[in-house]
Amino acid sequence: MSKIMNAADKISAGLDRVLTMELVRVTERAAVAAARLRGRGDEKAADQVAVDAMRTELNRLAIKGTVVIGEGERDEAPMLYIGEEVGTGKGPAVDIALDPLEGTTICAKNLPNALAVVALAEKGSLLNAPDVYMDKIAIGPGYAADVIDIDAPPAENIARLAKAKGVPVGEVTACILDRPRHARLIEAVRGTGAAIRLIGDGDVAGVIHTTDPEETGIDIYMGIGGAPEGVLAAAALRCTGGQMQGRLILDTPEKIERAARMGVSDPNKAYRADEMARGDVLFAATGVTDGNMLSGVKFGRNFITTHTIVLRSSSRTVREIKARHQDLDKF
Ligand code: VTB
Ligand code: MG
Ligand code: MG
Repeated sequence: MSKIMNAADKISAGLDRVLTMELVRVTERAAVAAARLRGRGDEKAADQVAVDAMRTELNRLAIKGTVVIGEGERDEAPMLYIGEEVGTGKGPAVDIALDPLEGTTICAKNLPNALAVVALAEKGSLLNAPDVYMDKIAIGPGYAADVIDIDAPPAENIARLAKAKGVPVGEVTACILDRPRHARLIEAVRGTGAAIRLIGDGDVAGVIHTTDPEETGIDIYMGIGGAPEGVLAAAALRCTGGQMQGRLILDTPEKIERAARMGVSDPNKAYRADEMARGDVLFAATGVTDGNMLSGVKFGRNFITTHTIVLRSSSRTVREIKARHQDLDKF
């Protein structure tokens, strides 16, 4: 009996794996809601319906969840704010990081790679990052631990990655957010001969794309984006096996204090993915608009089609789920 129990314990180490599948519904529903407002030029409206939809579905889960990465502080975000309790309350205590519409501008313009995203981890396992910027660097799985270093010059990181991959530098592609603050970074990377995919928004997708370079064409993500998006990306990489380093940009006394109140004692710390998302982590993302890895929501005459990736760190399983939703009234 005890032998059987031990084997069963091993299989179910960490979070209940049933939750992996449950998360799919959460991002599917948010994605469908947002997709109805694709290309309408209204970021706020698309975001609002995604938040509503995600919250409805999250509250059906048998969890005692706390939003730790959410839509912002309670005062400015009426729903899915940091600290909000979600779920039925009858189930395991878990931390939740979410972004019901990652890439609101992408969705409003109907450009590639807008996602609905959620991550779930054991209570106390996710970095409580304030909504500030984070400097990030990430590569996919299969490389030695010392290939990237957030403190090394960009050209050095690119050169080391090319060497580790066994290709000329000219065959490396970096993904960088198209922002004036990245002018020097872009120049330094181009100076090596590497290619850059400049993205308008959506660095959670940018980081995840490094985990499958053959499919996405992206080898490395570099640059400064949102800290909440950094924690979400780290949660995904914990499951797929890539590497990431992130440093909060706490450039004013007010930000340092805000971070300290959230438990950040060293404002200069560079966090690895497994320090931003510890223990057993589940992650789901559904495509809102068509992207490099996920198709966007398709509205057919008889059903709605969604495409979701769902990940679990303890097993490193990567599942892609294409779903046909026939119960159109629900959406
Ligand atoms: C990035 C991007 C997001 O915010 O994190 C970005 O991935 C950073 O902020 O999709 P700025 O726009 O101020 O540069 C988003 O664009 C929006 O959340
Ligand atoms: Mg958001
Ligand atoms: Mg976002």
